[in-house]
Amino acid sequence: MKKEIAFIFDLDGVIVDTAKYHFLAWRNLATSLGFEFTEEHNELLKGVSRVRSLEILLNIGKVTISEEKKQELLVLKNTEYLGYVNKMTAEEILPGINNLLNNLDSNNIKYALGSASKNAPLILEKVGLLNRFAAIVDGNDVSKAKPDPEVFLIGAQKLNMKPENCIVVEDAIAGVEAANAANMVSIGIGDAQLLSEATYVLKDTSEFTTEFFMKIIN
Ligand code: B16
Ligand code: MG
Repeated sequence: MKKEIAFIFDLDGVIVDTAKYHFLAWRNLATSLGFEFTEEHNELLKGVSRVRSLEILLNIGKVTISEEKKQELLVLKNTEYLGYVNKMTAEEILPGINNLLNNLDSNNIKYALGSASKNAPLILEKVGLLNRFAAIVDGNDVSKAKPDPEVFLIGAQKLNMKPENCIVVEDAIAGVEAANAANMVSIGIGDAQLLSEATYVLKDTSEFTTEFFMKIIN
């Protein structure tokens, strides 16, 4: 009998590219604080929690503020970010993902979301994917950020699967590390050198062809 497997997907950088919206909102925040925030800086925030992202940003600008002000800025940034998210549609689903989800459905393979984003359910709803996932684990459910394996271990638990039978799709180094720490197979999306710890690496999601899918599941 074929081994039962499940998939766990990261959201930003795998299902949709919300990094560009995070960037716009963080950059405006930096501008209001009087320093420049570049796309290169934004790379440092991928897969990182909202609170940690603000700390990194303030560090870049060498700005020190009170705890109260930090909370205020987090709300401000998220409000602007949600303005972009609310305009998202199914057209923003990254190439290859619809095909992959269809392949999973037709092979009766369950899949969950494992994201650091507290906005994950809203984003999935906006792009019409919310009801496709058997389980959702997001930034509201975890106490330890990636590379801690918590988010994926909760995902496996919710799917009622053993970690070693789960395949994680991730674009961030910390996410690949989290998948490995959870004893899961990892598929990195992005630069092969950066994601060298992943079991497989694809340049982008369009390389997730039916042929590659069949290779992975067999
Ligand atoms: P939020 P992922 C992550 O999503 C993003 O990559 C990261 O840039 C963001 O700071 C984090 O979610 C928290 O997002 O502010 O919406 O809670 O890649 O883990 O799906
Ligand atoms: Mg990501």
